[in-house]
Amino acid sequence: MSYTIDSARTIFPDTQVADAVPATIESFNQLSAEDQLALLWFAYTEMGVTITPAAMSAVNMVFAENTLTQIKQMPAGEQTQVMCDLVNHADTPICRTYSSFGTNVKLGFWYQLSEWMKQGIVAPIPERYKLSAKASEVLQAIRQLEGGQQLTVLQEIVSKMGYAPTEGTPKVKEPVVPPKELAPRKKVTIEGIDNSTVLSYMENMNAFDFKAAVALFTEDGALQPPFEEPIVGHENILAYMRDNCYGLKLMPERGISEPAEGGFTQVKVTGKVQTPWFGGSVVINVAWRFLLNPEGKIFFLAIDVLASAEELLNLGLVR
Ligand code: 45D
Repeated sequence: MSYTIDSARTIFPDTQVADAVPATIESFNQLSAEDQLALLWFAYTEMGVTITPAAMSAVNMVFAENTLTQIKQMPAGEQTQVMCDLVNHADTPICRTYSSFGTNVKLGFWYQLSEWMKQGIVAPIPERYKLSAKASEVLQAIRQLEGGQQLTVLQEIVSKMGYAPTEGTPKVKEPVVPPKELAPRKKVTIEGIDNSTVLSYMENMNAFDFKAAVALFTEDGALQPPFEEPIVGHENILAYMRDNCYGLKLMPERGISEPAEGGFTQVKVTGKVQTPWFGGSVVINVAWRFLLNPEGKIFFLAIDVLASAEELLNLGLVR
């Protein structure tokens, strides 16, 4: 038997992922636009983590500049309307433009708005806005998540705002912005792992050398980000990495490697990831589940956000 992407997805089935993340988003989506906006604002400001302004310099904000200027010049009521439209997935020119942004531009867009809201340039969320009972419950659920999971909720919600008419609409391809500084190449060590493909994957990702990272995959190989469908093929994986991975710091800690069917090898590594947005102040506990073909190429790689820090030790050995 040989593997398909679908069968590969089930390797290391004991991995406990943070199901609270999609569950929270699901209940969030049931709320009114005003509630959603206010709740997000409260969650974001309450988290008390501050975005490293330096992170913005790595984001190519030119794509959002026109839209941001347009919003800045609107009367307060219209500004609030635009924000509600984004949350509502309304079909407006601004919502369509927003949908064409890459993830980091979307985050940068909201970061800019949040700064302007603090400075009184953009209409703020009324301090005394009273959340509905349902919305208060969702906020409470967010408060109970680990920091890394809270960030994941925010990122997922922000990345799905706006209006994207049909699934298949091509995204505006962002011209590749070479990073300002190439990260120095550092040797990675992972307790229990000496597989050279896995080690070099981590090293290339940390050096933002996505071409080299993608070259480790088979032509038909796939990358499955947390809570998403697998992305298949070199070109798609490379585009995804350029859009999402500049500035990420992968900190794998330990792993296990086992033979799988047909001469394949399965490797599970657990560790932490830092996002450039928050520097060292928040870590996300993750697992990498690799399926390598007999030639040592990556046929499948899933990244999961783990349910808890205890899961860092769950490598399927002694339970
Ligand atoms: O007024 O090996 C609101 C892959 C609305 C690749 C707002 C990976 C109201 C392969 C929106 C609240 C990527 C899969 C304002 C590894 C309002 C690989 C503003 C994993 C103003 C390891 C809100 C990487 C703002 C991972 C400004 C797991 C919110 C990366 C900003 C995870 C939120 C990264 C930000 C995460 C959230 C980043 C900046 C979770 C960033 C989250």
